[in-house]
Amino acid sequence: MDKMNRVSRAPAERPSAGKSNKIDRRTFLARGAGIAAAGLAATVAKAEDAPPAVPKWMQEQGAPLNGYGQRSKFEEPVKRYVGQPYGAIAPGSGVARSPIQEFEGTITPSSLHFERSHNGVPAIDPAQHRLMIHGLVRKPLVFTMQALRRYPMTSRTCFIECGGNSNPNTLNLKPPQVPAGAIHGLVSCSEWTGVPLAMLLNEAGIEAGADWILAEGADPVAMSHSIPLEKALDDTMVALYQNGERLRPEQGYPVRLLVPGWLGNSNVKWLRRIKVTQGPTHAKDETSKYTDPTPDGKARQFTFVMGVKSVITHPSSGMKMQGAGWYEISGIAWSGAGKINKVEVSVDGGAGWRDAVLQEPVFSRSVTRFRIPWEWNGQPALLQSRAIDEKGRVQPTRAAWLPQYMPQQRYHNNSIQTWAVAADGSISNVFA
Ligand SMILES: Nc1nc2c(c(=O)[nH]1)N[C@H]1C(S)=C(S)[C@@H](COP(=O)(O)O)O[C@H]1N2
Ligand SMILES: [Mo]
Repeated sequence: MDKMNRVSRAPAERPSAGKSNKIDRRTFLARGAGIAAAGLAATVAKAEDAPPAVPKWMQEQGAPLNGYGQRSKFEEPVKRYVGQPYGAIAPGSGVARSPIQEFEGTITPSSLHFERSHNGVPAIDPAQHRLMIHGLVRKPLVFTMQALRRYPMTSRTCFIECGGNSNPNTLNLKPPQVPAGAIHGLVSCSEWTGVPLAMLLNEAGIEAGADWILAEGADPVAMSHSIPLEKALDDTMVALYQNGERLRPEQGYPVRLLVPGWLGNSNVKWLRRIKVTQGPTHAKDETSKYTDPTPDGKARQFTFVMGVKSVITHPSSGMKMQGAGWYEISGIAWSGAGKINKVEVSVDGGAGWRDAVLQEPVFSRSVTRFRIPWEWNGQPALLQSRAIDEKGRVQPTRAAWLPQYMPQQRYHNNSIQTWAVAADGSISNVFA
């Protein structure tokens, strides 16, 4: 597990057995300097770490210049986790989860952004694609992609999270022993650029009485979602760019709706139509799915704002600790309601908590990176993180989250994840 090696490769001092599992930033920083100094000394002393002979890649010409970048072939095993519940009948229906445990920082590379598609990625020719705005408007409008790109644009960094994220932890009776991304990888974070939807709606002229919109995609299922007009006029964006380049086909090329912080499904991809309506449309995609059955036999519809949530990405399940000593616990936190205010980390299953350091800048409705040093004493430990957002919402425990819904309810599991570290250094997913 190479992430751990960052810290464990050159341990200056091994803690004596019986020391408590403690996280202490000051001690870590003080010792960190010691580790670095001692680490250097160890490097020259060990033959395997001696300066290498001039390697072969310094003795031959480098690869030629090329028009579009590729990652190192050594990174090729890092891939999305593809799930196709209908197999060959509908290979484009399902999810591809982001390998979040392989990432650092906050931005998801476009090539590894999660994908949730109801029936495949349409092969859209941008020259033929149109966006129509109609319904309760004074002047219906049809935009070519070229016309859309002439409007003033805005950029924002924000996450998209599928309502079904983390449901492997809900639908399985036993905790699945898979990497963090295969459980929690239906969240990704990009810098999105496009035209504020309010600008286009105002140009069309909203009629009195209108209070919702319907957004429809140009995929074979014409995936559609209703959104309250208030949100459509607030920070909703008609996005054309993702991390500086045009959208990936999987993310909705050539144009998608971005509804910051709200249910993934409302971020309609391959956007072709916005109808201004009175009341929601109750499209098939928002009634047959993405409703939340509660224990009283009713169901909640339109759970839009994604909950406050966090997960430790390393150390995490499937990784292996490299012996006792100092490690950095690191992970991601996000909230659909605004900024992350605080992330607390526990190494004893929630008995004690310490504040992690949040990586600046912290953006609203965006992924925030947290980090905290931890001295592992080689004994079993239970790692947890708990996020709190600027609205004061606190990420719930699994025990508090579960009873709000019918058993097997698929959506909005934002409960605290527990990773169990065993004495042999192996790390597993546990329900606690
Ligand atoms: N047209 C269309 N839009 C869509 C979908 C779809 O299948 N078709 N999937 C939705 C769902 S359920 C989610 S979670 C997000 C996923 O966005 P991404 O695939 O770019 O990560 O897109 C939403 N928009
Ligand atoms: Mo979704």
